[in-house]
Amino acid sequence: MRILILGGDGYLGWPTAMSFAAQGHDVCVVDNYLRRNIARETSSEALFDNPNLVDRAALFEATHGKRIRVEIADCNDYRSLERIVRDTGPEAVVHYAEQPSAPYSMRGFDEARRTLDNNLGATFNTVWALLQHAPECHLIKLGTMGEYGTPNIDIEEGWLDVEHNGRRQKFLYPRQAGSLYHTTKVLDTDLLWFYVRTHGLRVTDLMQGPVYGIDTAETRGDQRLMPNFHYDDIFGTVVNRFLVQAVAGIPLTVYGKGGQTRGYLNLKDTLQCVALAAAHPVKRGELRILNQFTEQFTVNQLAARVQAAGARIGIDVAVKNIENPRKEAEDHYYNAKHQALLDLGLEPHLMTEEVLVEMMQHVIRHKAAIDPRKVLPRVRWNG
Ligand code: USQ
Repeated sequence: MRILILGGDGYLGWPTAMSFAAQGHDVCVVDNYLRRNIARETSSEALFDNPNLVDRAALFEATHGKRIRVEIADCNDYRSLERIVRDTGPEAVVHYAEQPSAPYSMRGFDEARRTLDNNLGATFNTVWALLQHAPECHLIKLGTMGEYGTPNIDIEEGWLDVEHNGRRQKFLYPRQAGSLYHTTKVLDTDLLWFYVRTHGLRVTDLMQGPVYGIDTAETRGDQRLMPNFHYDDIFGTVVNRFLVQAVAGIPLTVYGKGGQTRGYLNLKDTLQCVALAAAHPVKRGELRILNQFTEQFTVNQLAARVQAAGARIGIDVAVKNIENPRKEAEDHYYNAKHQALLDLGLEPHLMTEEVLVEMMQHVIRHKAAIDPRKVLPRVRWNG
């Protein structure tokens, strides 16, 4: 398959590109290094350096014998994106080209504006480039479980049957996101649903939970092929952060009461899910929404797991409940369906103690590079 990956330099984009290329697909990645630039601007650099996209692709070709085409371009520049879509004629586009940090989006006006413009602009341009140059292409878009928020009823996979005054209709499941970043994903979904209904676009929107992990089948332990691993408060997701904190001897930063429940998944399962979506495209005029996670935990449960994994290798891990910088429910009902990807064949890699220990051992090799100033939250939701 000819696959175009937008945001191909990211934590998910680069491993996805390697995975598809290793399976023999014809892969082109597009990125403008927005995340690398924001990381520099906010002193939120990853734990270890990652070669730039051109060098990563050259290294991957040298080690795996497969070519990944690289385009350094901004998906918000329609003419560039249009040219790339025309040149590559993709059968699937995987769209990760968004500013992915909730804290960054809540930092102030400039960051909020940049998040809104970048995320909506990239989605809008992608839709138009496909409508004009590859109308049969299947768009696989990365959404987020955070679109749903934490409602007091079960979370369905994208849609809800509503009965009102004796009549019924299926609607997009109600969404109420907890950050501007998450809200841009809600708006993306609405935009996509509009173009699916009116122009017959083919879309799979993946509602993904927080991801953890550092290694995939294609990295083969070669750090230069590993994804950017963040532990800072801006780009680091909670599990990755907790593992670094454990290694650095910093008490795990549980925000507030720690009863916040989310659906988590291993990076290896992100790759599986995207591959399954690509292998099972939807029809024209269909928006498929899949909830992409494998296990639900509270933050307190995650902290306890990291503590247990630390104990296994002789690290005494402390936990500290600190004031929550975010505005979110800390003690709530959460029951999200996640059956559709299992039905397509997903075989989950669960968060076992071995998995956490292995990640911690990798982090230990970089212990000297951990900068404690990046760990505590620097952004508050209410300014
Ligand atoms: N949390 C802590 N302590 C920390 C960091 C986080 O208690 O040190 C809590 C947060 O308050 C939140 C939960 O852990 O309740 C998850 O936080 P996170 O930073 O791992 O995840 P989030 O900000 O929601 O964003 C991440 C990715 C984002 C993706 C999202 C999926 O950065 O791109 O969309 O996970 S989801 O959370 O399902 O919306």
